[in-house]
Amino acid sequence: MERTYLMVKPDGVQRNLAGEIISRFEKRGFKIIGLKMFKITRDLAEKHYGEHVGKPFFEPLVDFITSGPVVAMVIEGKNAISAAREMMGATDPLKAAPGTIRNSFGIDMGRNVIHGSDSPASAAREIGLFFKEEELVVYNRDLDRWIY
Ligand code: RTP
Ligand code: MG
Repeated sequence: MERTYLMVKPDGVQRNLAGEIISRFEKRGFKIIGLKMFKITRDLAEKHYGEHVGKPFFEPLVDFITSGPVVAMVIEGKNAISAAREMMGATDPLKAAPGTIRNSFGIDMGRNVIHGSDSPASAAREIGLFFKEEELVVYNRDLDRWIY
């Protein structure tokens, strides 16, 4: 089983899409093991998007991600990282496949409603950045045998 870090961005929260987005992962069968709402500090945003330092969109991206509350979660399941990226769709919502989250709810590259870790290394790093170990809940679901 794999874990990944997902986050409804400030635009998604302001547009009341958090529940709908969480619901897609629940319905798919992924197990939520961490969930919280908070405002990202500038320092944390710069660490989170560290790979983009120096790019022209870096400052607007940090401004945007710190502009309002986010809803963050850690989900667990088979191939969670790539499956979640596939459910999200391409970074540019206009290029995202029909039915994906970004295609369903977005138009603009800078307002793409959800973040998801893009590799096992990013997932480990981002889970550690945003969640304390004790905030991750280990539990069994009776329905797991109907998913796997
Ligand atoms: P994210 O990290 O936010 O989940 O998005 P991603 O992996 O699909 O895309 P990434 O390359 O990591 O870019 C992070 C965010 O920066 C904005 N962006 N703008 N050329 C551009 O104008 C540009 N490229 C990226 C997007 O909002 C993207 O989500
Ligand atoms: Mg990224």
